[in-house]
Amino acid sequence: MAKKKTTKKNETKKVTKHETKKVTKDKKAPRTDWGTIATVAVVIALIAFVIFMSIKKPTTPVETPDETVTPDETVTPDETVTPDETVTPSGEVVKLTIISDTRCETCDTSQFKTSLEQIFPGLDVTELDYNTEAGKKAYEENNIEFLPAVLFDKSVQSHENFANIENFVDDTGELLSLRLGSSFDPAAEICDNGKDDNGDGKVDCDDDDCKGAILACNKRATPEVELFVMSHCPYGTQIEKGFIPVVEAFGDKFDYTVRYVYYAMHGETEVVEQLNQYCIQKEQNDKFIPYLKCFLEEGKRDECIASTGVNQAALDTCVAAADTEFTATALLEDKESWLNGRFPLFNSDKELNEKYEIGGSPGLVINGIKVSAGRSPAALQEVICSAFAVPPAECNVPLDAANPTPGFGWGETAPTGAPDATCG
Ligand SMILES: [Ca+2]
Ligand SMILES: [Ca+2]
Repeated sequence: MAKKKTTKKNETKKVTKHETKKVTKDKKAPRTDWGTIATVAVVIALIAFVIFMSIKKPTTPVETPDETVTPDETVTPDETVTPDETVTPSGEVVKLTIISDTRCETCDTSQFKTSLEQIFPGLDVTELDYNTEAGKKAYEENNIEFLPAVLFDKSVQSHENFANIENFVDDTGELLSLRLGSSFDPAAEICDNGKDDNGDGKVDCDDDDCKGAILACNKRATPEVELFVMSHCPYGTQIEKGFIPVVEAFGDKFDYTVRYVYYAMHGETEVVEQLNQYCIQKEQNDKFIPYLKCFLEEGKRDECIASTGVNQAALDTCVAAADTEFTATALLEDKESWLNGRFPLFNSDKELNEKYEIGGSPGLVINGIKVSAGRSPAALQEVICSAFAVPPAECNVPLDAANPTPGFGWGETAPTGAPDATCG
């Protein structure tokens, strides 16, 4: 059985409009009695939650947060199922075993349990923890790899509501396992708990499971920061405005590259600007931060090229070559190739977007590890300082803790802790 090499936390993903459509398509046509309607409502909630748990990577970018729904919005709590469905026709109570792990912070199964108890009233639930003898035995006997696991006794197949879940279960031999998209491997090393979790004598970062898994186990003498943005994304410009003061404070203490998300949500001007920035960064690197600072004020490309002394002729030559190399204009003009028919692709960093599963703007990668961070100078300083083998003195110099405003302009700061939105 292949072991998962990381124990990173599951990422909470929203259910997109696209996926909501799938839910709608999958649901059973309701009859007119209220019991059935209630059951269908619960099933919709369950299916939405299964999909919610299963999503590894968004396949459909959405522009605004209001295009997403949470699974809770599909539940109608006032509608209850009649209690005469507690047993199968042969009189058996449906049995369910849930195996989870108290060490896993993202393995809460209470919502599942509630949904399933509504579909199968009177459900006989046994909850086991992997860290107990019974839990580990059940985990091994049923060839489970990732937790949490939700396992039905096969008697559920004769229950009249089995049709509601039969497309979402796998046969493990003895039992039926609900397909959840779980990702916590209880047999792997947890990288930040100070314990030897898998019994190989190596704790946390000393364990091979943790190499490449979390930033704390991948510190470097000179960290490498890769910041993925779309040049006109309000949240991309926001993080750039937070990042530049850190670059200015640290000088060459860490390496950095501004990279571009594999699709452009802001039209031709963005494609042109990203070729422009790519070339300034690549060939006239000492002008890059001054140019970017100027550009982030009002997005005025030509004025900023002139005011920061970028060599226009050299830039033109580079942009033409980069356009050919990345087929940027060709992709812009070929609407058939656009992502979801809406956004031109932009290929300057295609492989790295795929490697790090960059889904939108901004995305932050440090020492080859995708990380989450705030967008203020202080927040970015903190996460970058955690990537140094030996943090330099600059880590002790306080930087601005206020978030820059989203969009263009170096003016007033946004409230700390404010938008966590992305473009994409
Ligand atoms: Ca270990
Ligand atoms: Ca550990």
